[in-house]
Amino acid sequence: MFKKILIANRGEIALRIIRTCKEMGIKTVAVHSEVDRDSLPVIFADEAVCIGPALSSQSYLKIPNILSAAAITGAEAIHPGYGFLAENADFSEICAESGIKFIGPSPDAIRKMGNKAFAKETMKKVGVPVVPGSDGVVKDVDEAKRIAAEIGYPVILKASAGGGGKGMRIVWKENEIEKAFQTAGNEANSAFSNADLYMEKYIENPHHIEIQVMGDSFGNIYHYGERDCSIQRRHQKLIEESPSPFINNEVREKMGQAAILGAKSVNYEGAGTVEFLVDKHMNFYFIEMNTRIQVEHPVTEMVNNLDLIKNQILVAAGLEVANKPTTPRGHAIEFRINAEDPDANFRPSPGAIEFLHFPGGFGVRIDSHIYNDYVIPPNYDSLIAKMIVWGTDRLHAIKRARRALDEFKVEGIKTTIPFHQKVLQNEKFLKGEFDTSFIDQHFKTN
Ligand code: MV4
Repeated sequence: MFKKILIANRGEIALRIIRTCKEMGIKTVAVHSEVDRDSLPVIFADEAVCIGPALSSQSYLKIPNILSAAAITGAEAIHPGYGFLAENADFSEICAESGIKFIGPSPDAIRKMGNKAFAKETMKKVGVPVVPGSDGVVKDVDEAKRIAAEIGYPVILKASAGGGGKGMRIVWKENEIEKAFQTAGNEANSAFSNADLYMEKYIENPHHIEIQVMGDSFGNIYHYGERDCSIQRRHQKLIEESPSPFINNEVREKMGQAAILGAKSVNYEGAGTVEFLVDKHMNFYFIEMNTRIQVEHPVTEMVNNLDLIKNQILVAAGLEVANKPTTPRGHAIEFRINAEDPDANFRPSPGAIEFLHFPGGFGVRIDSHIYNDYVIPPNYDSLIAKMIVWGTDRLHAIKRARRALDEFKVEGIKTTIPFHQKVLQNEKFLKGEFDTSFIDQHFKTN
């Protein structure tokens, strides 16, 4: 087993990884920017190395600085968390070349899944259902028109190097397609230095449901059920839960088997998430695979009673997946507490925490790096805490969430807590009747 792991991240996920390392008897190295000097990961890690100024491109994304920090501290492995370098195939390759174990899948698997058009083709070949659309990249406007006429409008153009909703255009009729093709291509080019687009039939108001998978170097791949992530605003998830209140056991098992099939096609190692869109008839379609641990992984941990970060570390060290799937128990819901003002279009609200009280009690888990007098810097994403509740069933989890949110006090900044309290009174949410249009339909956020 590794003796020392460097965590190439910040905030709650850095702390989350440090906690598991401590429980495994592994020493930790925190790397941090200048503004993160007084952060909890820096305080709780065994060692800390400053890797640059606040700007991510000069610190958390700066590969030479991170590798230097690993070299001087003698770290044998790097956990990238989510975001930053987590899905950077070049970084995982450079780690390997430097004799440092990247805790994640191979550069080849990251590359294959990072190219979304290619990933879709790979999945289709092995029999995973995909949304009808182009075979790979669409070359030009004429081809776009031909394919759209074939599959029927509306269609959606997506950036092949994108993912998570960036650089997408919905096209409702043929006279809009030329402009959409150009603007989407330009957007993709400036965001990802790659103008490649692919096309899909546009599925109206889909459910966003993803499967957690875990693979090891012996070729074992397991799935741990789904997370329903349909409660999102502008591609930012706000609430995730497991099991999904929408699908039934038959569809659940089919999606799980499809996810395993897809992961096997790229010899997947480590934790991964296979994302599906599910239409109103419960037809499911692969859209993309995320080759990292995700923000919402605790939802899966709570219903499966396992530590996904621990399993990531074990398989990276060449051991088998420790926790084979068992029947999930109860219901878990995660609420993302962001430093944002839900009454002002979710505008970021950084600054000093003047008073803080976390909820507690049975079935309440808080993953957070904030503390009294902590100053939230404006430079990074606005996630300040995740509250995960567990209940014997969905209604029990909802009642517990209401109770816990009432105990949750954050003063000095605006947070998404009042938004979550409103969702927990919404009749449709309570019935589990929601899809990705839920927030637009029920909350005036503009
Ligand atoms: C789609 C879709 C409908 N049809 N793909 C992909 C990434 C995820 N964050 C949103 N994605 C979608 N992909 C097909 N074929 C609908 C969404 C989608 C969405 C799209 C545009 C604007 C807002 C959206 C909200 C949720 C889901």
